[in-house]
Amino acid sequence: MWKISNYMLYGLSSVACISTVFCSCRQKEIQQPNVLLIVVDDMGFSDTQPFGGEINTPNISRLAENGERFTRFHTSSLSAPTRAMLLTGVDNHQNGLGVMPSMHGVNQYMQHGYEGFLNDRVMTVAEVLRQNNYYTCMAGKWHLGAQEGHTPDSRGFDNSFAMLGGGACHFSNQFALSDDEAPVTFYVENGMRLDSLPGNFYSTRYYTDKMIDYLDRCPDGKPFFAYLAYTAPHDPLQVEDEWKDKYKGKYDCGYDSIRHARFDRLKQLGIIPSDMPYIGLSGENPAWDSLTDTQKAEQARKMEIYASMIECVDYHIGRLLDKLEKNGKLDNTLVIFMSDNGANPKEPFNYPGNTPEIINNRFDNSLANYGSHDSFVSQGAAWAEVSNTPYSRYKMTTNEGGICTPLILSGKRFVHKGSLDTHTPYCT
Ligand SMILES: [Ca+2]
Repeated sequence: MWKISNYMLYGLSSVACISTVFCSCRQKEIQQPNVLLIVVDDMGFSDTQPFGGEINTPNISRLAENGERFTRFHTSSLSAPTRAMLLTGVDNHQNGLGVMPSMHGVNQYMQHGYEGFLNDRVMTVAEVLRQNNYYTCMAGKWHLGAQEGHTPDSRGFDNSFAMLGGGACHFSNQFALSDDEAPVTFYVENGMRLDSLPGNFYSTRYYTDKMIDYLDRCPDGKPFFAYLAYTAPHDPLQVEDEWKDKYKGKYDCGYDSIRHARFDRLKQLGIIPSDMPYIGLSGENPAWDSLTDTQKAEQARKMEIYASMIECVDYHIGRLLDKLEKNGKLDNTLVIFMSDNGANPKEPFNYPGNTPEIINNRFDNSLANYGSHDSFVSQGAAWAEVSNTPYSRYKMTTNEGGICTPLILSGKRFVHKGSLDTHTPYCT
């Protein structure tokens, strides 16, 4: 049986601590478990069904049914600091991501703990596990250093395919979130920079394919540590055509109706107390009823695309789980599923270096084109706060909406199948 102790989860260091425990297991001649760590990007607390969401996520539900959900799990309010803590088990002010790489103050530049990449005073969980007989691989977003010596191949991963920046187009045209971000937004495979992506590239599908390929290369007799870091549902909100209309009309009812429904389901699931008074939106954003019909149509369509991106992630997680099951490896795999921070309130023009004019000139953001490869639309603050129900506010804030994210630990040998931990304040 696997037992997850408080210590093992302290400081988001679950994976590092698990490795320690699992390595000690070897001494007791217990089989070393595989570890599959799945991180999604900017997904809110209650988007998935096991956390009260209306978005269809049967495979994430499958993980919850075979494991434990943690409802007081906390992260940083931003991507890179969370990922740095997750992979090293130490505070981001020690491991080099004391601040997001592009946000240094003049007194922070190149100071210890603020290098903007994982420094040489920490080890990653991949480095630790590789020293302990594990095969290690990753696919997806890195965001922990783009220069030679700081990419995944240099930080413990035997095989890796990584987007090095904080976000980018989900299709092969690769545009960055802004010109400021562009210098670090490129892709590497095992340290080699890629000049282009396959024409049929779509992030979620392609990262999953890469992970399946890498896991096929796991040597016989070795356990694996696999880090699958999806860039969905981070903006730009984009999804392949066959996914675009899965939620058509679902969000025409507006912000408050969806938040109310989530609030009720969170009570039914026992995630919040049954007698908890309803907490509405913070009031910082225009009320649904104040919007024009055109604005309502635009807002609803953005949430439709966002929801489709999450169901798409779930579908591809299912493909990966099925593959592991078919190969007889799932029974010995601990699966960890989490989001790196709360849902994102930014609009495209909020990224440093962008303006509304730049966005209008570069992208086709007509309503009919939302979600396409040449569009750049975002969820927006009001829907982001709905995604973070029952909490207030969003990513980039230290309100619970920015830092309280879903976490599931799952596996056949897990002792707490289908249970909820609503009491333990695990935090970064
Ligand atoms: Ca993020």
